[in-house]
Amino acid sequence: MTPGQAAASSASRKPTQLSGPRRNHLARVARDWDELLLTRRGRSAAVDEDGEDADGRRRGAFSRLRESLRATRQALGSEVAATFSRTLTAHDWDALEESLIVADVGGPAAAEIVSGLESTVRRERLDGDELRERLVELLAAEATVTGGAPLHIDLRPEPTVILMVGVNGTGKTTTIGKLAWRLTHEEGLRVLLAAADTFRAAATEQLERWAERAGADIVTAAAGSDPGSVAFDAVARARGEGYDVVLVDTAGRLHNQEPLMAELAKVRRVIANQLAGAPHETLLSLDATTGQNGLRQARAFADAVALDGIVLTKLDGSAKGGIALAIARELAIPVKLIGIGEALEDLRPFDPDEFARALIE
Ligand SMILES: Nc1nc2c(ncn2[C@@H]2O[C@H](COP(=O)(O)OP(=O)(O)O)[C@@H](O)[C@H]2O)c(=O)[nH]1
Ligand SMILES: [Mg+2]
Repeated sequence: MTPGQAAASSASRKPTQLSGPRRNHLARVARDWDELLLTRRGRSAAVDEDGEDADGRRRGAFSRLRESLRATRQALGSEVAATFSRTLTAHDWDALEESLIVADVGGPAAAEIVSGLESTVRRERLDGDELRERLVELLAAEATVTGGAPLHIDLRPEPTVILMVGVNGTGKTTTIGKLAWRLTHEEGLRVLLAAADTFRAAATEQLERWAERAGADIVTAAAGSDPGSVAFDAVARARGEGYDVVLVDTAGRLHNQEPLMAELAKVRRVIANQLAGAPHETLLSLDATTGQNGLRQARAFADAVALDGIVLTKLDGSAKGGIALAIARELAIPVKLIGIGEALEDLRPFDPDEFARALIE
């Protein structure tokens, strides 16, 4: 069902709700760590004991996300406000579609959102606030089209192996550090890092610093050694010593894409040979400030290794944010995590609804 149809079929109901598969998607979406991470223990103890604190942190992170997306919100929000305050013309719809494209949403997703809104307006008389609310729903739904891929990260396998891939500089190592911290400090898990970016010695040193900050252990090898064997050793050690999670860092030199993709495929194979079913989760890190270029990168990686999720980093920078919707729409791979800074706690589950509100409200 297209959002247009979804909006149309929900047109008789108020408050507005999305119907059918879209709505189910929305209902299954992970909004917090508790929902994102499937652990053997069930709900995160840290969040349970510490509910108020977690709420406070959540609000804090949301206002930071809003702050980060301020430029986009100002542009998009004023377009929306102007559009929704008068009788709508074809020109208004074009202008709205244009401003969504400028916000990195991408042509296909922008067209679908606008036509969804247009068909709603044809069936219902909505005031400006109701229209804005409907737009938020359409944006959130668009960010949640994932072709049925699981939206959580399953940490129940012992050990769970998570492979991080992506172009250099997009935030793989930083994300691993933040995730390791989350898993050790907030989830009480034993985490082992694998420094399989053996291309530069500095890469291993960087990961060692994160391991220290996060309270995780690490497996390293000399620069230039085989990334596959580092991953293999790490998984073997995790099995032998009872670690809960292995986070595998990799290299991402884009200037020789073919050997890189072959190398990643080999790392995957080696991990699978050591532990059936692993890697359990392959995450691609994408720099949100690269906009539609990021989408091209993601496609190249998706062709080479099966991706389970995207980590959209640097949303605190000059990112316009709409890329989250373009990714969902064009790759059908769920955005699972977002990076909103360089500190340990600056990694958050992706909440499409919150994200859509940060974009326009
Ligand atoms: N502002 C900001 N910077 C980030 C974020 N994630 C990573 N970085 C920075 O981006 C740069 C590259 O990150 P790194 O993890 O080394 O990327 P890698 O080459 O993919 O491993 C570093 O300077 C990080 O501090 C983020 O969410 N926000
Ligand atoms: Mg790195």
